[in-house]
Amino acid sequence: MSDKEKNQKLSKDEQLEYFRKDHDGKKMTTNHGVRVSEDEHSLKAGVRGPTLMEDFHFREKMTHFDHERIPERVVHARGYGVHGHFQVYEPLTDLTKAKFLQDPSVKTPVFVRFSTVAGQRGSSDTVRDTRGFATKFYTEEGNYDLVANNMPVFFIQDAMKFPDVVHAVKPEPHNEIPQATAAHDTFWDFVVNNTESAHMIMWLLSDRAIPRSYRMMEGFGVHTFRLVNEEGKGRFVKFHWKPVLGVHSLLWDEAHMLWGRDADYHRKDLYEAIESGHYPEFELGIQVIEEEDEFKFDFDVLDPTKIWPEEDVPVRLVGKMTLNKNPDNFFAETEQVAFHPGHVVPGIDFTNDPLLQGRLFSYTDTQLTRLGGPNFQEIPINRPVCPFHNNQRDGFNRMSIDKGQVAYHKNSLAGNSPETASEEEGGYVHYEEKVEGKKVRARSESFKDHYSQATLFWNSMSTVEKKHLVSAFHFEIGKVKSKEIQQAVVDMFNNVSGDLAKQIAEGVAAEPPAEPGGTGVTKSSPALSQMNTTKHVKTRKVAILATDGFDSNELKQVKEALEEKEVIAQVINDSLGMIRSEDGEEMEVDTTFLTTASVIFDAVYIAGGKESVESFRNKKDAIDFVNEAFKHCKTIGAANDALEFLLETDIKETAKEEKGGKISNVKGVVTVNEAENLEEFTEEYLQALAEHRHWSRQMEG
Ligand code: HDE
Repeated sequence: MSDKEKNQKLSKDEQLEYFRKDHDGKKMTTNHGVRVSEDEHSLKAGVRGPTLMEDFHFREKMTHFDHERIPERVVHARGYGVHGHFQVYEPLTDLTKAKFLQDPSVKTPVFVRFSTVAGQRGSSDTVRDTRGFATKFYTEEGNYDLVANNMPVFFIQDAMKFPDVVHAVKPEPHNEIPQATAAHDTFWDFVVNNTESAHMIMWLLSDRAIPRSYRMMEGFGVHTFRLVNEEGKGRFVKFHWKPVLGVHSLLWDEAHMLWGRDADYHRKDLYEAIESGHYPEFELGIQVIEEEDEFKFDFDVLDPTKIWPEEDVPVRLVGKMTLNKNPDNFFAETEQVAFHPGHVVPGIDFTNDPLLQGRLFSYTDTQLTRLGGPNFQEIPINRPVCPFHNNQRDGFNRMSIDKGQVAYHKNSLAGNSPETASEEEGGYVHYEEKVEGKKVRARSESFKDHYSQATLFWNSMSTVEKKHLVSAFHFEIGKVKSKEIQQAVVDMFNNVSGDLAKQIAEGVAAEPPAEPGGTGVTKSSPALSQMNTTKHVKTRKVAILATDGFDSNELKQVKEALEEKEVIAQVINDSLGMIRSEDGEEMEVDTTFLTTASVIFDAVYIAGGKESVESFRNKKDAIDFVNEAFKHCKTIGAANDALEFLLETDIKETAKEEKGGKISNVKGVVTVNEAENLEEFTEEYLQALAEHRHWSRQMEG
């Protein structure tokens, strides 16, 4: 079979095409196909008379509307899904028999849904929270779901406690306040009484919880799974997604402002990136531990509150996922997609992680209520691309018309079909792990260390990341009303680090720990710090402040240089329409001070041109815009007469005025004076932009 044929066989897109409905240019009908002659007035006895029951069009339209909502997900309610494909780099035959991990020419279709956890479906994208990163691979052997998060550990070690942690973080039940945040009493009461959460709390209060974009965060399968090869040999595995654009975050103040300025910030970012052909890419990574090494580590490989430090167990990059299509309909695809960590294919198996085992029950169970019965696998987005046959029948919303007299196994009337498949024929055979033990409600001693890896995380943070973590504690604990809980948080995190606990106490007027604590762990893991991530300018957003009288020669040079590197540059002014340059050239305004905000962008550039600069010098909106960008540590650029404008802003202390075309870059404020050619200047500006944020501004307050 050619590569094209292989991929056609797997095409999810073709399958979905069968279900897509285009209403353009069509006549309106009822759901039963009768053409509708009028759609604005209900049928009445006289224009001012009573409405008639016989109006079947009104009844149908209203009844459908009355039932348009389904229950939102109990967690991860707010999300956004997109289509794409995955390709393995080289056959992983030595590790697994999973077919989609064998042939580099095969593009396996995927649907990925990113989400927040705690907030309702209509909550804001940029809240402090874990992000879900769930991928459905439509493989030729059935669907494989990698239902991951953007943090590699979890709050609890046993699924029994999941309803508790979720009840604690959700809005408090008596008044349904607060929305989409852990910053309240019940959550922190849970934390101090369930100290296994310590490591996850470090992640939750780190910058990882406020990603710049879904395209710029890692994904982690969290649990230890098992890869099994043709010979039946099993190995422990952890799955990772590594974003090609690197791992980047917002600042807390920025994230907070975005809740109001643009609640759809992340979904819009993803949607727009795909629409404009900047397809997000993630590499799949695996960490593998041989079964014979199971007990060689200072953590239990089955404990979901532990990472395998990448320096000890390297991540091997084995393939790439490209996300290249937005859904046609949010509800049909994003809302109705049903993920399940128990959807595995031959070659991928489970371990005894007690958190994973509980998840294996929960995901189908929750769909029964959410999607209204046991036939949700027939919804187009959930269907496998390979055929599926069994003796299950009936139930709400059954779509298939299962032919024949027989719906049981074993049978002779239908020649015993559908028949089971042997292992050689691709039948799923569970890994033959030997298990024995007494029935107990207990947890292994090897799960008891709650603090060492929290210390490892703290040790691995850069100075600025530590600063962010401490202020996140101050914010979260500052919102807690109970003094006892505030104190208990300080005492609990003294077990992680005496230094951390002391700093937490300072911000909330709690007693610092009597004795400095800690775990004695001195090791750090550079892979945990976002300071060591890859840096790119691609798809970064730059706001260009320009108005009538701008210098067109200069602005064109800058715009072209940015766009050549796939930076998205938008011109901002007071109102939409055209602006005219000094020499009469016109340029279109993309957005206005009213409809956008500094927090939507990664950087600002102030256009030169005497008249343009002069109008912005007197404009509070423009000054605030730049001051906000400066506060949020963003790259700011100005050339020649635009430097005059900087004197009106908070940057005047930072911007250094060099003469004779010499470029200055002080903490990401990039300027040049008396320069004709801006080539070197734009290069410096792009380099500063790639830095993401200029943290040195924060370190000096
Ligand atoms: Fe989930 N989780 N979870 N979870 N989870 C759900 O399933 C659950 C856990 C994750 O975009 C629910 O369809 C239990 C870890 C993602 O549709 C529910 C436990 C990880 C999504 C559920 C966990 C996740 C969910 C709610 C502890 C990272 C969104 C709606 C034992 C590895 C998927 C739904 C999407 C959703 C249960 C813990 C990731 C209730 C019981 C750990 C990304 O079934």
